[in-house]
Amino acid sequence: MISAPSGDGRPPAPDASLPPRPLPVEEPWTAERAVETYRALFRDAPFTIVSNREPWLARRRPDGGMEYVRPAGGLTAALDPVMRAMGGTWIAWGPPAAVSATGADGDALRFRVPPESPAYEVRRVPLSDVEVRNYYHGYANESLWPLCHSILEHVRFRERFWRAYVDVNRRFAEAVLDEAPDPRTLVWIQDYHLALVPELVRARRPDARLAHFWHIPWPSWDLFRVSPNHRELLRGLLANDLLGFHLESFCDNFLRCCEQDLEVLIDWRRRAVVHEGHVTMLRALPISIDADSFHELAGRPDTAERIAELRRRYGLEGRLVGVGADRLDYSKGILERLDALRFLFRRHPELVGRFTFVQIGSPSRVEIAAYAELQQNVEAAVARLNDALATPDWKPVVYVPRGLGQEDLAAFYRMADLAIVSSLQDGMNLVAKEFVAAQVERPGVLCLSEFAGAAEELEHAITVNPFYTEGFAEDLHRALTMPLEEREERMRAMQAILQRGNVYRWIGDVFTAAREALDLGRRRARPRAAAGTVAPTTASSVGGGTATGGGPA
Ligand code: GDG
Repeated sequence: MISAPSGDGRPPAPDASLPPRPLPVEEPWTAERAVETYRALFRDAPFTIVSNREPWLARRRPDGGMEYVRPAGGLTAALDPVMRAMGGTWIAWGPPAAVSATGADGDALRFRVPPESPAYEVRRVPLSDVEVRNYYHGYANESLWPLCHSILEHVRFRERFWRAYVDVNRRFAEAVLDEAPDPRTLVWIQDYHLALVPELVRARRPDARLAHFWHIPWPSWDLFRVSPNHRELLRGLLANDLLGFHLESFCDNFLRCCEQDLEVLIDWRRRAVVHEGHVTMLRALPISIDADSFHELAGRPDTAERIAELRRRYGLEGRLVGVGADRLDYSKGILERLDALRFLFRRHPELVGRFTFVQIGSPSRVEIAAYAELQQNVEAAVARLNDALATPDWKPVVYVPRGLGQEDLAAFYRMADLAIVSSLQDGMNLVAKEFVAAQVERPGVLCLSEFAGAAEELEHAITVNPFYTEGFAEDLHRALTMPLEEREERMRAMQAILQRGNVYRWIGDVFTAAREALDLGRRRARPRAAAGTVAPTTASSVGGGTATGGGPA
C-alpha cells in the first residue's frame, strides 16, 4: 500500500505560499572562506587551474562580436568566484572548432573574465579536430573512462589515441610552464584527461607545486594492468605533490598499482608514495555541491509555479513521481534502472496509473559508438515499458531526451517523491547531492547505488544494487511506501552532511591537503630512492614518519 501524503491518496500540489524549510543551521563554507584558506596557507603565491574544459564558453554574437558565457552549475561555477577573488590563470582546451573557424577574437589564445570586470585569465590550448578525436574521444573517453569505471567491454586502446594523448598533454604542460613562471604557483590539475601533465611539468621545473584531482574511480590493479600504458600513467601522476580522489578505496587502488608496477616506497598510513625521490601524498577528498544555492533555487516560489506547469505538461498531476537525471553514459546504470522499474510495476500492479518515472537524459559523447548505442537502447527500453503498460491517460516512464536548464532540473528534484541514482560505478555523483539539497518540503527518498562514491557520505539514502534487478525493484517499492516521518528524518541527516561539506569546503580541503603534501615532501629525509635498490613496500621513512609497508592499515 502506498503511503500517499494527502487524504485522497494523491500527493498534494506544491504550495507556493509555504516558506521553504531552511537547511539545518551550521555556518556553511563560502567561496571567500576558501580564498582565505588559500591566503593563510600560500600567502600571495599565484594560483593556476588546468582542466580539459573551459570555465567560460566563447560564443559569437549575431553582430559578429564575441560573448563569454559561464555554464550554470558544476565545478566551474564553484571555482569561478574563487578565481575571481584570487585572480589567477585557468588553462583549458579551446577555442571550440565552431568559434575558431570564424576567426577574429574567437580564436584568441587568451581572454579575461568575467567580461564586465575582468579578474582572471583563461589561457586556451587549441586542438585540431583530429586531436580532439584521438585525445578526447579516443584515449580519455574510450580508453581511460571505461577502464577507470571497470567496464572492460567498452575499453578500446589504439596507438593513435595514445600518441594524441601524449602530444596534447605535452601542449598543456607547455602552457603551464609559460603561464606559471613563478615556482611558488600552486598548479591545480583536473581529471583524467591530463594524467601526463605533472611529469612533463616537473621534468622542466623540479620545484613546481602540483596538485591533481582525479574525478572518476581508480580501478583495482587486475583491471588497470590491461592498459598498455599503465606504467606511463602512474609515472605521470606520481610527479604530483598531491593526488586527490573522492574515496579512500580509490587511493588504495592507486597505491596497489604503484606497488605492482614501479619501484616505490609506500607509507600506507599517510598514503604517501616515493617514486624516484619525489613524494606524492594521496588524499580522499569527496567533492560536493553548493548546497545552499541549490536549496535556495529549489525553494523559490517560481520553482513551485514551474512544478505545477511541468506536472501539467508531462501528465504528472496527482501522481507519485520519480526522477533520474543523467548524462547518457553507460556507467550511470540507466538501462538497469529501467529494468528495475519494469519489475516494480509487475510485482506491484497497484502502482500502475499512480506512479510515473521521469528520466532526463542529456546526450553525451555522441561521437563514440557505445554512447550512440546507449541512447538508442534507452529509447527502446522506455518505448517497450510504455507500450506494455501505458493507459490512455498515464505512462510509466516520461523520457526527456535532452539536458534541461537548472531551474527545471531543480523543479523536478523538488517535486519528486523518489530519485534514482543507479551508477554501476561512479566517482561521486553530484545528482544525488543536488536532489538532497533540493528537498524543501515533504521530502522525497533517494535511492542511491552502493557503487556511487556519494553512498559513503549519504548513508541515509536507500542503497540499491543496480546489478540485482529484483532487489532493486523492492528497494524502489520500499522508498515509495516510506512514511513521511522516516523520509524527513533521513533527509534531515543528509542535508546536514551537505551543509557541512559543501563544495567550498572541498576546495578549502584541497588547499589544506596541498600544503600538507608540500610540507611532507620538504621534510622527507632521504633525498632519493634509487630505482632497483629498494623493495617496493619495504618499511622506510617518508617525511620523517615511519612507513608501515605491506598494505593499507
Ligand atoms: C564526474 C564523475 C563526479 C545532468 N543532467 C542535467 C544536468 N546535469 C548535471 C547534474 C550534475 C552533473 O550534470 C553530473 O554530475 P555527476 O557527478 O553526476 O557526473 P559526471 O558528469 O559523470 O561527473 C562524477 C563528478 O565528475 C565531479 O567530481 O561526481 O562521479 O563521473 O551537476 O546536475 N544539468 C542540467 N540539466 C540537465 O539535464 N542543467
